[in-house]
Amino acid sequence: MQLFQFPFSHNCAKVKIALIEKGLAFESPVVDATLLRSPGFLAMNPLGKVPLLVDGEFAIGESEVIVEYLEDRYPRPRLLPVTVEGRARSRWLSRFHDMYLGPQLSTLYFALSDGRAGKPEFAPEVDRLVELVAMLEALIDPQPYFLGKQFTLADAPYALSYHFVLMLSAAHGRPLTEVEMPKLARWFESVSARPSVASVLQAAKTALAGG
Ligand SMILES: N[C@@H](CCC(=O)N[C@@H](CS)C(=O)NCC(=O)O)C(=O)O
Repeated sequence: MQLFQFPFSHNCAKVKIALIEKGLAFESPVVDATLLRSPGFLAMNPLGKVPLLVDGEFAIGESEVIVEYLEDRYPRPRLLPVTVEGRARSRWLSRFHDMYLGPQLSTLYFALSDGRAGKPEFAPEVDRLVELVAMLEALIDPQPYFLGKQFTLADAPYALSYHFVLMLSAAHGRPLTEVEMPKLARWFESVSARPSVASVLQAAKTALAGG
């Protein structure tokens, strides 16, 4: 299996964590802008985006679709709850990440790279991050994972994003700590102890540091 990915992308981190949790071996080809625009890659994913999973003859994009494919194709160990309500809640948390929190983190990340961090006109974007984190705190009740004792797909997207919340809120002058997000901080203690999450976080931090 091949996973085309960037090490510091939260969308890609989610898929890597799911692959590792399921004990699936995969290769990560080196990806750069040239590869993403190459005819061979665009034939597999016309959007020219990662993550993209290639499993034998089958290529599939979009991080959430990829992890659901993995769950269907390789059901053990299970990463979605058994109950209909649990599965719906897992997908709700994943959607909250992919549609709201993740894009907001990307906006703040690109602003930091462009030197717009701390500019007054950018403050509403930082306010929005603070608001989204407060909403997430209201949504979750970690026991120790988001949906209870079992790690699920609901936890996977947030592992690297939590690191970005800490890093980007500080870089934009509104540091969020365990005071504002006690439930998330407690959850992160448990989730970051998992080998899947620890290795993906380490690779992301190394890449962010330019390593
Ligand atoms: N909704 C997509 C987002 C994919 C996405 O935006 N990927 C970014 C990296 S996080 C990318 O490939 N960017 C390169 C580009 O657009 O050129 C998913 O969840 O997979």
